Parts: sequence; structure tokens; C-alpha cells
Amino acid sequence: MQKHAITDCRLYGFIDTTYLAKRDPAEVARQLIAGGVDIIQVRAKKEKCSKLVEIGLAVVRAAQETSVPVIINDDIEAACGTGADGVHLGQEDWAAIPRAERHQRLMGLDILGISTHSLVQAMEAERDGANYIGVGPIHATGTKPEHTPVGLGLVHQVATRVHTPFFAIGGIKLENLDELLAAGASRIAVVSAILNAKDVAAAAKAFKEKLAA
Ligand code: TZP
Ligand code: MG
Repeated sequence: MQKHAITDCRLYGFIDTTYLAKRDPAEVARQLIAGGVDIIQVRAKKEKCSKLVEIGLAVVRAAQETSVPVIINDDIEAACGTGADGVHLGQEDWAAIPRAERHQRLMGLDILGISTHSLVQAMEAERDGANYIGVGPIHATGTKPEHTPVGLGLVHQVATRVHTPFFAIGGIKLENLDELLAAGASRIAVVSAILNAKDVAAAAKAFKEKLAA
């Protein structure tokens, strides 16, 4: 099925193994989709590459008959191997790929997302051809504890100076969504507030509705 263009995506959901416990990734992906997430990332920081590929394949399959693109975190080869729509890379992952090799390495993937933590990084990611960028962590979060929060000020700067679609990420909850939208975000990426909810689909739906309001 034809996948959403990034410009049409506002709610970014995750299959993050840290929060899955014993749940079936494909089942949780279906719950995210039922709740209205526009795009899904598979994130398996502590797992081996083979596990990332296994979960990636299951999520790609779960999203196959839907318009929801699937993005694999951290690993271009895993993204290609699963038939995912794209890859999401951190600053270090992206910087580690020689410029001359980037085009070739990304062949077969429609979407490149890059994490950014400053205006300079956001502008560089735009120049480097990212299809979207992540901006964060906005607030302190246990999902990415090693990063200092960037705050709402950066959201305002990126919204004003960068044209590439950006997803605000990090510590986003329903309760702090209004201030984020007021700062200039129109897209959000939410990990724990959705995956830790009793009802994943309902939690995603609540974010979706608030984004649309
Ligand atoms: N990148 C910046 S913050 C973050 C990532 C992957 C984690 C966001 O997780 P949560 O649980 O929504 O705060
Ligand atoms: Mg990474």
C-alpha cells in the first residue's frame, strides 16, 4: 500500500524493546496503527542486530497493508534487510558514514531521519538531505537518559529556521503537548507515554486527537 509522505505524518510511534516486556511487537504495532500513529520506528538499543532484524520484519509485516511507514533505528543494513521504508540515525551514526558513501548506502530506502540536538545540527541535517529530523530530548526522559534536555527554545528556533519536517521528541506527554505546539512543533514522537499506557491504541488516539484539535 502507498505509504504516507513524511509531510503528512504528525504522530510518530515506537516499538522500543525497553518497554515491550513480553508483548508481541507485531501486536503492539497493530495497536499503534489502530490508535492512529502515522509512522512507526523500531528501536532496540540493547539487542543484537539479529533481534532488531527479527522485530523489524514483524513490524514491517504488520504495517504492510497500511499507509504507515516503518523506520529502523541505528542500522542501515537492518533497515534494508527488513524491507523497511527508512532508517533513523543519530548524530554519531550519520557522521561516521563518509560523505562519498552516503548515497550508495541509503539506496533502497525512501526515508532518512536524523536526530538533532541543536539548531546547527538541524540545519546540517537539512543540508545533508534528511527527509525528517528529530529534535530533542525536549524534556528529561528515562528513554534517553544520557542527553541533556534541549527545551522548548530549540523547538521555536527550528520551527523558524528549518524547513525539513521535524518531530519534537523526549518526555512528551498529553499534559505538556500544548506548550510544545505553542512553541512551534506540529509533529511529535512519543515512546514511553504510549508504550507504558494500559491501552496503547487509546493512548495514541488521545495524542492524535490533541494534535488535530
Ligand atoms: N531521542 C531523543 S529523546 C528520545 C529519543 C529516542 C526518547 C524519547 O522517549 P520518551 O519515552 O517519549 O521520552
Ligand atoms: Mg543511533
